[in-house]
Amino acid sequence: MIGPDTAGIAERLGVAADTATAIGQLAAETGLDADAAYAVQTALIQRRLDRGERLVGLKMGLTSKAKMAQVGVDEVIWGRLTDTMRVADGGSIDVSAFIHPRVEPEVAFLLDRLPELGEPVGDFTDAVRAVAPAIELIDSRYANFTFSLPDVIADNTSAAAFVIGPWSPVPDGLENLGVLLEIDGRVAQVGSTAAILGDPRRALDEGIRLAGRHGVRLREGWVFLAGAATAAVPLRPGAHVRAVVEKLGTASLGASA
Ligand code: OOG
Ligand code: MG
Repeated sequence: MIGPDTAGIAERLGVAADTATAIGQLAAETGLDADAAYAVQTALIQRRLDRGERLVGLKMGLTSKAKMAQVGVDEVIWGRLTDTMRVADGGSIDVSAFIHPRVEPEVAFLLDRLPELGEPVGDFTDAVRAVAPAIELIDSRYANFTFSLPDVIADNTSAAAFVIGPWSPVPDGLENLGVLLEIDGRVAQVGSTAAILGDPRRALDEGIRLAGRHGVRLREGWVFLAGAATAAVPLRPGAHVRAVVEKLGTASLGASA
């Protein structure tokens, strides 16, 4: 049997991102299942590496019920982050480079100890060197931000840009810190780090396990985004966004027209 056209699907998703032009869903039409979709994601990322981008981390998706409910997909997923997706804390992005950008508040980790390839699933809680408030900008390449599980996996879990705030040592009570997403000084979303699989460190263990299944592991200096604690909010031109995590501080992002 001939499988899905991995390279062709990756190209369609890559062009959609490069030109900020939405496309229709493609998993059903091309017979993609979740495993085949991760192969498309690999090809999509390779396309970025081929033009000089560097991998700088991994991200989790749909680790909170709020996110699962917002997009109607109820499985935890993971994707890759490259250097050109990173925006300096307090920096700004041009919204016209995206299709229908949304922002969401996250928690980022830096690790001291890295998982070995094939290492049995462990608890990486003690390996966390530092934690930071973060903003993820997601931008599904699918029209109306509507997709199935394999669609969103293939699309690198809607990853588009991210901001990491100041790093701190792990504070007490990391499993239940208040989280706010503010747009132009007004609270747009309220949540807790508890929404992220009960403890964002659980998202780390889960990410290491899930990515490891595909032969992908965290590397020295990479960041890890644990997934949004609340639903995402559309990013309008001119908006100023802050993600505030209790005890960790703030990450901020501006949107130019
Ligand atoms: C999928 C990506 C989800 C998160 O933090 O849950 C994600 C999407 O919502 O388009 O990044
Ligand atoms: Mg996210």
